[in-house]
Amino acid sequence: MIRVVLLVLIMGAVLAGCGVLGNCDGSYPDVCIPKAPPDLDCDDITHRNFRVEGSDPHRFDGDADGIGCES
Ligand SMILES: [Ca+2]
Repeated sequence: MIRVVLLVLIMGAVLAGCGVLGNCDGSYPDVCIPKAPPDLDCDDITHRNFRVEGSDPHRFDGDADGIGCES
């Protein structure tokens, strides 16, 4: 029984880390960036050169090539 509880806790932590749970915006599947609002700029986050898909609510990918906050 205790093993089942531990497994559930571990799976929850893994899912949270992947951004499946929590407040991570799905437009940025490789990183966990909070959903807008507030609208964030690249200066507000530490991530660079990450994948951008879909609506890009923070407009990190200004040139629309699918890569956000290019450096
Ligand atoms: Ca770009």
